[in-house]
Amino acid sequence: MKIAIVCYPTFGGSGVVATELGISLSKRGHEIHFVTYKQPVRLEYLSHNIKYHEVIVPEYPLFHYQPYELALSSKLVTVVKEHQIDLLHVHYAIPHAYAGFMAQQMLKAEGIELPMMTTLHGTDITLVGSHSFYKPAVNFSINQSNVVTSVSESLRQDTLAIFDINKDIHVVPNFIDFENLPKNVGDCQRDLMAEEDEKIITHVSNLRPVKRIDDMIQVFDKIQQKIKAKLIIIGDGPERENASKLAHKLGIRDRVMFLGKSNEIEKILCYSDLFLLPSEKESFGLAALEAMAYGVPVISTNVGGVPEVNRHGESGYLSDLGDIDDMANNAVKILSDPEQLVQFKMRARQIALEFDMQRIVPLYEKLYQSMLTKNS
Ligand code: GMT
Repeated sequence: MKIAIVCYPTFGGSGVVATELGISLSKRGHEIHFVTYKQPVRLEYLSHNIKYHEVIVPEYPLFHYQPYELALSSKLVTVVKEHQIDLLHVHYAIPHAYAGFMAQQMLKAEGIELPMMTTLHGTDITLVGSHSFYKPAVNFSINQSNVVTSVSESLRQDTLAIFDINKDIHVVPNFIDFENLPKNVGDCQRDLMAEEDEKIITHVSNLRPVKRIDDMIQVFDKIQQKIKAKLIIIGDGPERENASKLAHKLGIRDRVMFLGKSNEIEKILCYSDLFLLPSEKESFGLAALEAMAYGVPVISTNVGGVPEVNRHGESGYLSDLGDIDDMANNAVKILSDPEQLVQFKMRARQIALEFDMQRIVPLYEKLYQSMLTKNS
């Protein structure tokens, strides 16, 4: 199949999933065309069956806001015609489903059918999309999509509760490419980061308010009062400054490392003992799944789709939002008992294997096939 994928090319989870999906589909013989404003960060190479088409939005002084949706839908029409694309898969409803719908309509006027799948990722539904500024357009474009998927059952339920949806939403969970995980975890350079008797606790996100970074610093503060530990934060975003100030105020700034954005998360996860995810909302929690794939237990909130990934008492523990004491107690429970830590690490990896790319990507392929059959 020839598939056009639209996504955010940045470090956010939806862009990562879209990119990994495209790469995997290309390895399975499909021709993939990424259409977005920048080459996706995880797309390190292009090949004969992975192409990238840049959406350019020229600055024009009359426009206060540059019309990205217009440029994207025009680019889609061009790419679809030039490369005889079979179907369009947009990740994150805003504004991609809307632009995709416009492209479909323009192509239809020329007698070309382009079925569209929309994958809902989370904040496009629970935070941004539900805002009255966008809601009618988001509701409309979800309903106009030929197939709609969500990354968790929880997000499916939220979408049905928030919007007026008149079609099925298929749950296709996010995944991990186990085949390409660096095999030799023994190469981990743990000693560069921490002392032998020190536990390494990790967090990866775009440090937005929804990730509750302050809660995380407080949880870590409580942990390090009982266990010698270091907190490594990967990613960058608006909460970084506040988090740094809070760590300073609590007198633990020297135990908290901010490493910024990274494409080599695995180098840190491979020697991490625990992963913290105290988010306020999380439709899935891809970062937690990535940690579990490296055998890192997760201490998280029980919000959204996180319980579908992190299993209480098995791969880690779940706490109510904002329950800093409970998260800290659970972390100490795991970290202070070496035998238990090993058990949790093993179980975390086992559960992550349920989300192996080899099991999940065929689910998308099956849905693509159904879209083409319906269209023929
Ligand atoms: O929340 C983020 O970090 C980014 C955001 C995105 O769309 O890039 O993540 C959402 O999609 C991810 C991939 O499906 C999910 O793993 C995240 O849970 C989800 N974030 C939220 O729901 C807050």
